[in-house]
Amino acid sequence: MYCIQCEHTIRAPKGNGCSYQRGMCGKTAEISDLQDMLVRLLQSVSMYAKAARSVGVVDDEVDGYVPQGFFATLTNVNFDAARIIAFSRRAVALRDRLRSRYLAACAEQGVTPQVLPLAADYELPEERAAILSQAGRVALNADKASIGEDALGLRLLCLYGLKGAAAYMEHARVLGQTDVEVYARFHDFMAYLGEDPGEIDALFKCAMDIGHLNYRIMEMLDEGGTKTFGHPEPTRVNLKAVKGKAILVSGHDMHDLELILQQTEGRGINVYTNGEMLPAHAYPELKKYPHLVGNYGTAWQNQQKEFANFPGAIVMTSNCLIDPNVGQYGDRIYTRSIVGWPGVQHIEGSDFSVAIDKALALQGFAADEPAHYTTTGFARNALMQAAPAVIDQVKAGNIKHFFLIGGCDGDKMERSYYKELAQSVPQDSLILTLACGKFRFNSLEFGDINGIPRLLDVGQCNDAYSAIQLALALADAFGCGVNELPLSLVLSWFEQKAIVILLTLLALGIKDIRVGPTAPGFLTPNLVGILNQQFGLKLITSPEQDLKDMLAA
Ligand code: FS2
Ligand code: SF4
Repeated sequence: MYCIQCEHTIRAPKGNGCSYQRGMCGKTAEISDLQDMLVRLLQSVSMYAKAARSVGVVDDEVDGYVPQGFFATLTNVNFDAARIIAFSRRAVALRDRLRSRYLAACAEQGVTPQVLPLAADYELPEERAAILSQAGRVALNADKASIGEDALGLRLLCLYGLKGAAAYMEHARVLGQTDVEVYARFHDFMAYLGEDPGEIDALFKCAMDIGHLNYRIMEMLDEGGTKTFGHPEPTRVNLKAVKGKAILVSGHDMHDLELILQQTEGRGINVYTNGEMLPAHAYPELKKYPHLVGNYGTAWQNQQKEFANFPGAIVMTSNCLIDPNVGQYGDRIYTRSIVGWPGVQHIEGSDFSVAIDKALALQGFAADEPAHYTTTGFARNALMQAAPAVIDQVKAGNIKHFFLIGGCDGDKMERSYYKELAQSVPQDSLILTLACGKFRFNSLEFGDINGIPRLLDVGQCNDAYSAIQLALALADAFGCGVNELPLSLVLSWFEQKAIVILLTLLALGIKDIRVGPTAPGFLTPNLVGILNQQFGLKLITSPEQDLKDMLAA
């Protein structure tokens, strides 16, 4: 086992990366090795997808499947060995079909087939034990001794960033957004990384190119969300329980939430969001359901306590899932799509009856709790509508600084930094926030500046796209570049979606971003130094020191 993809990873001096019998997230060595095998097979599919495009063969099923399968290997997504092997078998079947189509098209067009790397024809043994016996061969650090730590770290930056992009592609696909050009670029990167490249300059370029690709993917996702559910509107959301039967919907997939809302209509069940699903309350086509009553719980690392106390059914539509057996709610949590935990019931298709029946059988909340609200929904359209008023307030000297404080949450003590920072920024500052890191401070009162709320919850992690649009609009209004704005970005990272958003911001040329709580384990001190030199990327220090530096800049 070797995995170093998230912020939880086991670090030096104990070892660099989770590499023993179990990762910090609970992923076993077996699951980790099976996921490495899946990644290799998906790369082999992409090698054929790339070659096939050269003779005009595009397979939509392959294009949809490769990012989906890749998503299953993100942190806290799928821990179920049987499902991961099934993902691998499907990858092999799709690749073999594509290879036949490619060779047939070459023969028909009189083209000599390309000589692909040996990895393009990687085979999957029948037996699980035989698959696992190849773990050393497919390990992501297998060639570390020959290429060196910097090249490996950069390759992992690309691979993990591409995982994040794949997750967003899958979210976009679910909302009806696909783009053959995006799939073509994605296969290019998958195929390239499947050849285990080790050239530093080429890998740096690859990382920036993945960042650019992800900007387009976030645009697609924005389009998918707004076309399907309308533009988010600033909306107050109750964070407390309401008397009655209950279903909790977590993860990022708003299409699943809509299906659950439709299927629970008139059934006497209240629906709650959790974690990254909170911004769903702001979409007109979702907020119209009166039984979408509020948000229950906070960020993913608190779910074992919060889900244990939730007296209803729970549906996990995407990351982040952690061991449900700890809180003993494994019999009332359901997984969807790429998510999996052994023994937890998985819902395929669009019928949520099993979760609805479970919610009806459970007691639900016995009484209303006193309401307490947060406001969400300051996504692209709402921000653009507010932009003229914001610009006026800047010109009048009432708004002097913008902070983007957002990203993933986690359980490290150091993450209290983000709450302290949000609470200590000057009163003439606006704070934009997004993703699950906001639960550290989104229930606090920040007031307003002449009617403009000081805390603006932009949405999920992918809604970084909206925040970028506001920054571009402000830069345009003031006739300067984004880097000249009084704007400071302070990001918290945990998993691979955050990595690709960081790559996108760097690729767009945004400088002086602060990241924490720690540097990714796969980035060597040398690589962190290069990112600091080229982009001014910094690690967080203390709220006081960073605030002083940001305001001085
Ligand atoms: Fe938080 Fe987990 Fe959004 Fe991340 S709920 S760390 O997946 O992607 O953010
Ligand atoms: Fe370790 Fe994170 Fe990998 Fe889990 S996902 S094994 S915690 S690096």
